[in-house]
Amino acid sequence: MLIRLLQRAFGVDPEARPLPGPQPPDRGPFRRDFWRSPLRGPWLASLLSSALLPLIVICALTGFISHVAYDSELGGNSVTGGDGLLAPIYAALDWPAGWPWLYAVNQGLHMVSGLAAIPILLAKLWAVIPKLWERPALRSLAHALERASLTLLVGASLFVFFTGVLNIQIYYPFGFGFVTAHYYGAFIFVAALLFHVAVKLPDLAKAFRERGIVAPLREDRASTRSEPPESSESAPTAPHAPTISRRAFVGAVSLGSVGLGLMAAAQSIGGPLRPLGLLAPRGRYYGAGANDFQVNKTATAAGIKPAQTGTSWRLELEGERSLELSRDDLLGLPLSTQRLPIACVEGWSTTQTWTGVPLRDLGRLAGVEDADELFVQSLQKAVLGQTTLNNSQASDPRSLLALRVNGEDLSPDHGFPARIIVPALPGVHNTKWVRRLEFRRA
Ligand SMILES: Nc1nc2c(c(=O)[nH]1)N[C@H]1C(S)=C(S)[C@@H](COP(=O)(O)O)O[C@H]1N2
Ligand SMILES: [Mo]
Repeated sequence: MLIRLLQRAFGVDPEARPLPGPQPPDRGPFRRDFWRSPLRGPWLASLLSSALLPLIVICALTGFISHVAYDSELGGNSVTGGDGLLAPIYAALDWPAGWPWLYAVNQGLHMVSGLAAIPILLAKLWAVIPKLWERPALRSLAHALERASLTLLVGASLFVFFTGVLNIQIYYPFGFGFVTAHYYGAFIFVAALLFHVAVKLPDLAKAFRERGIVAPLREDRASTRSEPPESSESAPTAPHAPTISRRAFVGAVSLGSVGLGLMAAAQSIGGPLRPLGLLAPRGRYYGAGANDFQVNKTATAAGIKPAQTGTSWRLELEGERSLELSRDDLLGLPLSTQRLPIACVEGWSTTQTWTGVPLRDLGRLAGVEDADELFVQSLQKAVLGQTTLNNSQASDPRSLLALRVNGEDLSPDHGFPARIIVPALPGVHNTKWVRRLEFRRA
């Protein structure tokens, strides 16, 4: 009996009749002729997918690369808890300090591709929405699997894009950690997407073969025809007259996509283009004079008291031996000046000229030449108040404990008395208000 029911539910029985019991409603959006736009159909879905896929590939790759730089280097500090299953892969990947711009470019690409994908993703969901209401809901095992994978795909894509945008806006209304959720959400998204692409590639090829790749874009509104209803559930059975041509629709979506992408690029490239980053969170504080560049967290917000950073401040060095240095002691050491970017994970970058003591010189003072790991602690008591640098970061001659920026002392908001600045390091690890450096051997 149960087997019969299952067979019928999945449409295995060639003579399947509707299951006994209350029948699904055949009203409103459940009726296929409810969806009347003549634009919907396999060609439009295929075109949008072809534009979406490369953006998502770039966004996913740069996201996972960022995870290596941002999280897996942190050892015990890792937000995602030491990387579990993937630990062996991450252990083999050592984020380099070689190219100072590496993280800025990676995060710039992540934001540009991610934001540019959003209008296309929304258009794609619009183009296939009749499928959400399909009746009967489950027709065969294959159909059930496909629908389950689509639920995962739509849910996970909305989740990663939504949490990503909220993070750029520094708004955390949810009760879970952003990094962990966005990271694991991405695995579900990518897995569901791979399955979807594999299943749908033949449909895409068919739509382009039958209708051409760009041919429908040449039709004006008057010559816009709907695609045949038997070509897909998304094509209308009772289309109304077109109110807009396909090329106007695709044009509007492209405009939104390029516009968002350019705004993200402006934030990442910075300098004179910065004001174009219209959707960057506003109301962020900028310092004055030489310290006039974006502050993510002010000294006040981090709970740093002037008394802690005054003349009584000492840098604690720990290694083969421990010692304490005042700010004047540090300024008396050989100083180095480097032009290096701060590249925030949120996609904005800013390049400044920093002066300070090379970290490897401080390691030598603590009796550790070429440390395997450098553990940094801030005066700030919070997760962001500590970080771990790897060997290539701690030993790069350009890596500094910065004391000055653009020729002036660091402002309290940019980390006075001293901050970390390392080539290609994600912004978040450039710890401000440093209190203690511990040079470690493996
Ligand atoms: N102690 C401490 N250091 C910190 C932070 C922080 O909140 N606390 N924010 C980090 C982040 S997320 C970034 S992007 C950079 C920003 O540096 P800026 O404020 O000097 O531009 O500092 C990093 N260093
Ligand atoms: Mo950041």
